[in-house]
Amino acid sequence: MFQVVLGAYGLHAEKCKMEPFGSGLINHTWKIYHEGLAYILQKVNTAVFQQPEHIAQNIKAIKGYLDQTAPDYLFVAPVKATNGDDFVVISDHFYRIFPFVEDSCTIDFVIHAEQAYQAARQFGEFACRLSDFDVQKLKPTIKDFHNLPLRVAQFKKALAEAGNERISEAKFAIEEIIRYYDIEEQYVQLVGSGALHLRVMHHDTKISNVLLQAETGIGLCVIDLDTVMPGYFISDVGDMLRTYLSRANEEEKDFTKIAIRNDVFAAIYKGYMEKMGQVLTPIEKQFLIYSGKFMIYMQAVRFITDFLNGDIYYKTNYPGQNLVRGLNQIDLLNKYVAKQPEFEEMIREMDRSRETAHPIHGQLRTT
Ligand code: GN1
Ligand code: MG
Repeated sequence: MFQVVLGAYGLHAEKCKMEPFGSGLINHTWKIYHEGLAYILQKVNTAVFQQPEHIAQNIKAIKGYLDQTAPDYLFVAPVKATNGDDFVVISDHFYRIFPFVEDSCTIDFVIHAEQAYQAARQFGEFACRLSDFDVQKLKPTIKDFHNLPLRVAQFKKALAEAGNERISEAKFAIEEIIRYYDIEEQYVQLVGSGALHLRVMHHDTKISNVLLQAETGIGLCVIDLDTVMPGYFISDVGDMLRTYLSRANEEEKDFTKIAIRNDVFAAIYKGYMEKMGQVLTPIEKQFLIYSGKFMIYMQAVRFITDFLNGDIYYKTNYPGQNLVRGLNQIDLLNKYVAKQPEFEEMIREMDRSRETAHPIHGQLRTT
């Protein structure tokens, strides 16, 4: 199989060294070395991305736009196969290859706030550079991906259909998800009111989706563009809050290790607002803290739903892993909610000091 895929790109399998790469739960990824050059090979999960051609079309449209409007911006598009295609189909599986950006690295955990700042700046820059792009030109690559009411409906359906054993194992998680139904209600209200603008969003803003300069740790660009599609800013900011704030990630079984770091919150806010501060509307900005609740809650709902469904969506390595992940996210949510008043005060404070530094606009800098 690899021979055929690599051959389609003019690479000789016997001359390639391959190693598994990254820690994604959906696609399979390898790093390939071939005649002194490095590449990233990805097999797209077509159970999840049912129309991978949408991914290719979106990336092409964005690349065309950025080539015109921001030629200096680093945008890592897939390499074309020798026949000019953006991906290769082999027995129903979709493969594509990216160039590996030299002297870059990725990290799996936010160790210190500076890394969160660099990442938030990159996701902010991506959204900002595309803020005038006609979002209607993009197709959803996963329909209703961050549609919380739909995720909650899927949870309710899974609950109605699950066996007693899984329901009793997940009792506490289920109760917690029900206790937080107001997060969904608020989403419905928010979207219904038109307060959030449809924008080009990345939808998977975990730290490993940012390329950093290996030597300095400075952010280079964002990668893993499969879920780039129209969405709301609460998806991108919310997923950064979800995945950067605690040093322990969603796989951690010892929940006493889940703790929220204020300096990381400040770094995300600063980095994102440096780029998006003048793009987001004042009303949108009011929902920045809500974005964390929205994404943490939705992830808890998705993990618990998958557990109730018998673990059919997320890759798992041990029985009950989706339940652990869901409980982990519920613990994070409780800790996040407790921090909300402090975050509000921090934002007020950061806005005040920025206004003092830039009295003319009373606004955020864009650089
Ligand atoms: C999946 O494949 P990966 O790890 O980048 C998922 C995200 C979840 C994440 C949780 C297409 O992302 O939405 O937040 O797992 N992607 C898809 O770890 O479902
Ligand atoms: Mg991904």
